[in-house]
Amino acid sequence: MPPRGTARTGPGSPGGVDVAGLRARAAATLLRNRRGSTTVPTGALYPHQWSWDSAFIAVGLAHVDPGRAFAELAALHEAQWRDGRVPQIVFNPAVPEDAYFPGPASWRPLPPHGPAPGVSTTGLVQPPVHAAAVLAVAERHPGAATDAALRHLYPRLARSHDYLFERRRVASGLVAVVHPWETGLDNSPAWDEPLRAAGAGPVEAVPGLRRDLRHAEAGHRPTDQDYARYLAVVAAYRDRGYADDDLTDLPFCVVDPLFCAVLAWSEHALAGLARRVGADPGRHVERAGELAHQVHARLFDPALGCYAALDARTGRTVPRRTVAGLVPLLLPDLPAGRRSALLATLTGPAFGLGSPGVRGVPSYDLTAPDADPRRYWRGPTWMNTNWLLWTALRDHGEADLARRLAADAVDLVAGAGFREYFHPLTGEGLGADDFSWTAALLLDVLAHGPEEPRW
Ligand code: 9WN
Repeated sequence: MPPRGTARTGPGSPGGVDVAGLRARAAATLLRNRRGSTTVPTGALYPHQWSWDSAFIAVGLAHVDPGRAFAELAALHEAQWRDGRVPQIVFNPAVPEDAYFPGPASWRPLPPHGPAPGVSTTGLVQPPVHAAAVLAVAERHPGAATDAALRHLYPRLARSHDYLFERRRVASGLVAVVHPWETGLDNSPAWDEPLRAAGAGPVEAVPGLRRDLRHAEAGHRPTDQDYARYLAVVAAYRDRGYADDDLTDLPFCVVDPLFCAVLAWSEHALAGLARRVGADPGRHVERAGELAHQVHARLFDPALGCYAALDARTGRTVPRRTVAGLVPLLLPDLPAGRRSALLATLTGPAFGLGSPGVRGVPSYDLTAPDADPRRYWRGPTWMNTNWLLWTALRDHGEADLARRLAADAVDLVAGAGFREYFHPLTGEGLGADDFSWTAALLLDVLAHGPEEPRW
């Protein structure tokens, strides 16, 4: 049965698109972006290794080269800090300092609890999708090589989760992030308020520093004002040696529903990995359950019909309806009525899944007066958040909606290429081209559905 709403691409599977051709182009993109055992998000704009990108990339590599999928994440964990954190960016020493801003020098000095000597990273983290990615690769490729990879990766993944649970807890029992870059949804409208309160460095200095605008249109990117604030927040954390005591003294400290839900979901995956390597899954199951309980109890906002961020400095909810607020749909045991509330929001006017004319799930409420469908995380549709929701829908048996989301993903890429993000109403490709996670996650979507649904 063809997925609903795919008339624009005509008959066939899926939607008359050349699936074999798309697969080949996706694999070629991942090959082009390969740098030794790691993969850059895209050649010019992001010339280093990014943490959550590598996890999504591994999910896609499972379909072309599982050994490379594990190697990608093993390489990332070589830069793991002594305190367990897995850094947001691992800088490639062969790339010049000024190829990306803020480059290695902006993050130094790295503290004694940082990475091994000679390894250059930022001091931030990103959403911990890695354990879930490793489990997905392992499930697809059982065997001795996978067992060996899991024995190597499991303790490292567990340490990275220990860091988050032990060092990033705020009083409520939830897990906090200390920079918008840690959320992965950098200029989400949810961070406007907390960032404004955080203060900013001199905005006049910013245009001379930025490198991103050499490779992407200014109207698709964060503003100079955003960057002035990002830099002030980096400086505050760096100047205290990336110490995690008294987190709420930092200028920015928020609880993000996507970050917390992904951590609880990945913690369940860690339990699955523990079973495979003969370790105790019990503590992971317990920790996942406790965090999920907090997310459900503290972050759901009935007025928004989705989860909302919490400013840990003020204790106030941030009343913005963003795609991050839908991601807790990933969690297995939703409180009564929660699933239907989330599905209503997902398919309602704010996100429009299944409505004619809406492509995928936008990053921000389409009906909000400040929605900006071309600007980064303030409206465009992104493949990674769509993949998380697609996974959630399949896990909850929402086959029709999952098919629709898969069909939209295929249509967007077939129409505009492996772009970084897409206009949710026109399908126009935005940001960088040749984007690795778009290619990788499309490979995963094509492997499961809509023509081969898992359910
Ligand atoms: C800062 C690499 C990263 C993604 C983030 C995305 C963007 C970086 C930037 O690119 O952020 O981390 O320089 O804009 O927001 O999610 O991991 O693809």
